[in-house]
Amino acid sequence: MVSEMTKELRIAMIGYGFMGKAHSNAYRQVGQFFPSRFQPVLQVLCGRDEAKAKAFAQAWGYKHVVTDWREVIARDDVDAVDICTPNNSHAEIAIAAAKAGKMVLCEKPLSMDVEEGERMVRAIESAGVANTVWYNYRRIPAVTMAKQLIGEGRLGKIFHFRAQFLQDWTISADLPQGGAGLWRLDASAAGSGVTGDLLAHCIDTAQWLNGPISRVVARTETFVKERVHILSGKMEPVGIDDACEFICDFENGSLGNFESTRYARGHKAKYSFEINGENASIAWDLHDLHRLEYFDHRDQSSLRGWRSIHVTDGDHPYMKQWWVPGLAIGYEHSFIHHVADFLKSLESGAPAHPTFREAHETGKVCAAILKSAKSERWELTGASEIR
Ligand code: SOE
Repeated sequence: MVSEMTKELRIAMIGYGFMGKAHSNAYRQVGQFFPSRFQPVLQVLCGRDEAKAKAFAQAWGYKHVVTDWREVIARDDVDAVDICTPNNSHAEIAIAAAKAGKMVLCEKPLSMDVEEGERMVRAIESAGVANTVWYNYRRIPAVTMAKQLIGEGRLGKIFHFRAQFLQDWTISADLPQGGAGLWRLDASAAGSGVTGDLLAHCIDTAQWLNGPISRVVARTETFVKERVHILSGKMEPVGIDDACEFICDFENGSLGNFESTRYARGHKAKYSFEINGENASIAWDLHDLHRLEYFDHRDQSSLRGWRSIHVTDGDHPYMKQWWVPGLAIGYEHSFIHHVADFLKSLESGAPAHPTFREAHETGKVCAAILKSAKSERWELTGASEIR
């Protein structure tokens, strides 16, 4: 039963993979911890495989199931469309949803390339609908706290930003590409490899924390050149980047150094960054996500050292809404926080960050990286301020 003060936000989820689960969980939990006038309702689940879609819908409590995303757009009992499909379908769905006046929440990376990203931003902004892109790591409390510390000026002038996102799940040459499970290895579905899938996270965080990246020079490598394609059953060339390293300049004068690979044996999702400023440094690691490492040169010299802050106290970002101080939360909570902030933005009328426009700034950097890996030269990104 919905009270007069409460407004339903009827969600249509398109896709039922790993992200479909993470987002559904967030919609279900958010209201219990972050009270809002808006109450997400799991209205429609859309998936091409009807049996799987039905099973998912039943498990998570969706009211209706459809197998064609166009049906979702045509329905008048849907307020917001959540796009959790492979990257090559984001644009078509998002543009159609915006034109139909639906709010759009889109998985990262926003688009396959810059041209597509521009069309998406135009469509969303001319429709004037609420929108956001799921760069979830911003909302890990320790990462949000890094933003606060930088905002307070504690680091002073920033000299270095370095980040890594390391995995090891594609090392076997026997792993196929394509299909529902392995579309991330198929360039026609994913657009790129680690650049769009993993470095995009690092770039979103970096530009949010440290401002625009103005130019890049990169190299990429594809270690396994051919893989069997699940759909054709044939050996086909691999078009994605398995690994990518780039250095860059930030507009504020600091130097960036980034690396991502799916060939770092022993690392499953090792996303980490370190920022060095004139007065202080910050470091964070997803494998220990509730800790923020902080070094402040202004401390009394005999006591100076890296502090390992357990970001679980009531005065840490988002943590007041959770358990008691000292008790950690996890990965899934970053999605709950994203929904909580999205609902807050609906209440205030302010944009929900990152917006499509802001996520497109990340897309521009990714495009410049891929261009530089081919040209073997510095490339300008054209990226500007994001929030
Ligand atoms: C790939 O393995 C992946 O699942 C990415 O697609 C996600 O965006 C990242 O958060 C974790 O790794």
